[in-house]
Amino acid sequence: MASQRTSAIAQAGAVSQALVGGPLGQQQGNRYTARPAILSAAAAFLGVSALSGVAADAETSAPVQVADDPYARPAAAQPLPSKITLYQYEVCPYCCKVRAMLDYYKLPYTVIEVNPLTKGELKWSTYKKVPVVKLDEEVVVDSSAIMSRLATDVAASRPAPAAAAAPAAPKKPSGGFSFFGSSGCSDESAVKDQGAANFAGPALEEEVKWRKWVDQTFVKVLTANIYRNWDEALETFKYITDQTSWSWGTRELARWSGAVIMWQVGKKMPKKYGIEGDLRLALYAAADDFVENGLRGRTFAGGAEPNLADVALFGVVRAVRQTGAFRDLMAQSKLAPWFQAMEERVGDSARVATVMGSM
Ligand SMILES: N[C@@H](CCC(=O)N[C@@H](CS)C(=O)NCC(=O)O)C(=O)O
Repeated sequence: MASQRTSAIAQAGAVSQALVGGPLGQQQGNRYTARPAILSAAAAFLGVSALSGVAADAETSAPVQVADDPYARPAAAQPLPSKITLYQYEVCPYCCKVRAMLDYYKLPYTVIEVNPLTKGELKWSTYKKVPVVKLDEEVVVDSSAIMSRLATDVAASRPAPAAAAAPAAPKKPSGGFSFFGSSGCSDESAVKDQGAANFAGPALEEEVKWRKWVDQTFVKVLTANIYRNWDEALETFKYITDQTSWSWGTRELARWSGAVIMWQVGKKMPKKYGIEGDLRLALYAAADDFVENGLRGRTFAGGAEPNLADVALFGVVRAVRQTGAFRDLMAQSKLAPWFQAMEERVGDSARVATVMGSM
């Protein structure tokens, strides 16, 4: 009983780490080594994201290459795979980006739900984070690298959509909470979006800038919001644990312990992520920044058709749609029309099957 409890709490910790997306593994060059699952779970439980590295069972796992620049489109396209397998956590924002991409491009995929504690489903790999995809037998890791790769392959194998209306000149991102880091905004004017097949130059730079903003800014401000206080931490964990196939007891234990853990971790997030003032206002400001400077009066950041920044942001926002943060975001920010338009474009899920990891 005691060990079952410990396990459920550790699972809650691992799941909460999944949502935070903290780095529990170690990247060495473009090779990735992972820590033993129990250490990851314990670290997650403690809310620690920087324990010293412990070498994984690398001799029994296939080394996995991590892209040097996950936002760069590969120079050459590959034929579209006949089978796509996504190793994921249902609630991980990075996995949600990849699912949004597969849904948008109508690429049928099978989901393997990874056990966040043991990561047994990834024992064949040295890279222990999710998402991981198998494109037929080829392994690609990192949500952004997966999206860059598939966008290139889709563009090469499907006709490009009709050219979109030329957008207005990009504006500099607004000030306040640091949204962009060092990736500046190009002031090029009138970029014609001709779909992914002809995506190059300023339009691509603009897309990459907003893709980075999704990963480096929006995910953080959104995560801080879904754990903003006790009620929201509990609501979030109710939703997270409802996605699992765990037994009633395990689920309840994980729900309550996860909520407690993330309520505490959540208190530290604003400082950790450099978010000043009211968290909800920071969330609305982030969303409005995207609407004003990313959309610039257009339906999508990509113009008349979504680009990878739209798809990435959509995946991350859709992941929290059961939460108060989502409801407030739709009611109080300018994002709702874009979200509805994205929902229509993305349409039904292309998921064909889900295999639940062992618990
Ligand atoms: N840059 C990666 C981040 C992936 C990531 O941090 N995944 C988290 C789940 S949201 C994870 O697997 N954490 C577990 C661990 O680090 O061991 C991506 O975009 O795919």
